Amino acid sequence: MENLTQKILKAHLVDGELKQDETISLHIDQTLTQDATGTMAYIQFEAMGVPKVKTELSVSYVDHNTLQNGYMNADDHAYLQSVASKYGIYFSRPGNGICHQVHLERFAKPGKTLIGSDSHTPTSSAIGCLAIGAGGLDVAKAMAGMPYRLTMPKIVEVRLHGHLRHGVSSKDIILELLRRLSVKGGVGCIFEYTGDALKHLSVYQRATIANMGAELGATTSVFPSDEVTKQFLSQQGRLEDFVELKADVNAHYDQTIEINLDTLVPLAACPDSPDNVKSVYELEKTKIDQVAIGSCTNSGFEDLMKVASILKGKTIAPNVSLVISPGSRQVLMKLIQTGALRTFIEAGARILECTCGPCIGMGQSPKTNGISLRTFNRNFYGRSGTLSAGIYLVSPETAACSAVAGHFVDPRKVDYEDKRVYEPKIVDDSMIYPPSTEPEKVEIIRGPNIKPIPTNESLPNDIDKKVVIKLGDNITTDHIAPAGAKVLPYRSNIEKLSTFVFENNKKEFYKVCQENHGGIIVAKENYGQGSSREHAALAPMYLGIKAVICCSFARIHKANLINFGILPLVFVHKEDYETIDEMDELYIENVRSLYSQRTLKVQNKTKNISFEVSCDCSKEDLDLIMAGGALNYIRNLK
Ligand code: MIC
Ligand code: SF4
Repeated sequence: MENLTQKILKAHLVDGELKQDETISLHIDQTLTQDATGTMAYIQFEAMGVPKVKTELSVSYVDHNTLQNGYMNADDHAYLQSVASKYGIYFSRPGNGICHQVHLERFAKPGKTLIGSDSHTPTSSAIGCLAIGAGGLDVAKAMAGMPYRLTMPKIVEVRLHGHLRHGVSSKDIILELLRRLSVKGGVGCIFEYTGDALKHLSVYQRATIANMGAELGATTSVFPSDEVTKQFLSQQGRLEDFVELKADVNAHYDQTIEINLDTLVPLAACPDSPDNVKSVYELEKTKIDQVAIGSCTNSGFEDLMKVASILKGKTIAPNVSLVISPGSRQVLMKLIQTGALRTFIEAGARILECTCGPCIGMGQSPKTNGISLRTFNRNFYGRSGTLSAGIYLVSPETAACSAVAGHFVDPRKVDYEDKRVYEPKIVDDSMIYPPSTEPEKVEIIRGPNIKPIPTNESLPNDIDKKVVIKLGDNITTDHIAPAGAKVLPYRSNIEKLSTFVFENNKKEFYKVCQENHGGIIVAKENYGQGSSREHAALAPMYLGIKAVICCSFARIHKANLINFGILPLVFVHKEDYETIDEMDELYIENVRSLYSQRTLKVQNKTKNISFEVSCDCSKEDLDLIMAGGALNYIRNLK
């Protein structure tokens, strides 16, 4: 009796056993990249010397860095377009849509494996594709035909019963899970959705849940491929991609969580974490300043039609700025056809490009102390671009009702049409370019913003470094390598990017690293949660960070640390965290002994005490770390 996750994993297993915590290798059918992580991924792919991608399908999207303030982002776009054309990769132009929305609409297939250099790649799991977020280097390796290695997760069934009531949406389902499990509750897990409620949940609604599974720290989420999926694929003119996929009756799961949709209420994730969840009802009457609707979480046709039905014939409150970014050109064209776009404009909305936009701090930062309601997936400190702002994550229904009133409104109390509406059939791939048929003639365009990847030395056997920063729980990759309009253009320029590392935690952190010839980072639980950006490992590597010692790691970030030759260590006794202060000097002897033992002794030379750390890494991982990262390792093999 197999569950669906096991079936898809089994069909792609290259190495290992499907037993929890074992290392497994999977064959990867599809890859996706976006521009903010893609440039680095393709520079690494080029270094591998493979003439053409070996996947069934690889797509390069431009959706993050589209604010072209200076030549830098445009340089990256030109590079990405030329690389795609040369190496057999489809290229989705800026403005064509957010990678996850477009991939779901146009490319994802039930039963296939997909890895993407973006943590929200699991969005495509809404149609029964096993989609996983990874670092750029892992995606580059998959494009070069190498299998993807991961630790076999625990498979958790989420059984959904009942019906969503008026005013309650699938965003509230995933916020409820975040409320129950927290941002680290899904680490090491795949969430497989089952239950009688699924037949009432459209692919768009499933996609919102699959998307924000990333906020639980989950490896991915899995939905069956059923009648609902079939309808969606038919709407996309892709009926031939449909296959029915479901778990066996009485399939076994490692754990089961039940949610009765009848009892759910509209929820909001309060500042500064997606698991800081309260009911919208509790927040009612709190005055707001901004509403932003869009992002890969809630920018599909159905979401925006609900917004249109709430805004119809109304105008937004004078104290509110409303911005809407549709998820793709297809969605935008459908909004034009149904008249919804006109409704938005009449209501006073400001229409943005079909890109990530404010979700990644690319403009639309709120005012000082501003309260912003967003249909997005992350409200990490500083991500909006305004440190003093309060960012709340809500459903499109809550966002739209509140935009009209000027304060939080529980959408259950508002009368609007929430039946599924007619969806025009519009399929348009004209802004997705297939690769060149004459790749040898394609020149790679490298503008001055595309810098080579910095190299690293092999890891010294004895590490003697200072603790250059001591941090708390749930440090995100947005803390480590901030995003936003000011910093993102330097994603292909690591020297410059490194000057922003931890800038919201410790001013001029990079100088501390320079003065001390690198160092060690100390943190608590779930270090590196959030985005897949490998820059959060690469920039610290550039600054000479040799090890991170914490209570636990987030999955993708740990893999990125390994890929860039930084030793990921975990306190054996968590209370030892308390004994360390910033600038203490730590001595770790003979790190290569990790090939034969799991633990190491760390001497705190400043305090004259010692403590134990463990390293949960396979031999292959250790090979990469000791070589100073995967690129060195690959180079040494040649
Ligand atoms: C994000 O939502 O944080 C991003 C920006 O999409 C990242 C990728 C990146 O940092 O470029 C992600 O989710 O992986
Ligand atoms: Fe883009 Fe935001 Fe989605 Fe990341 S979470 S892919 S920045 S829309």
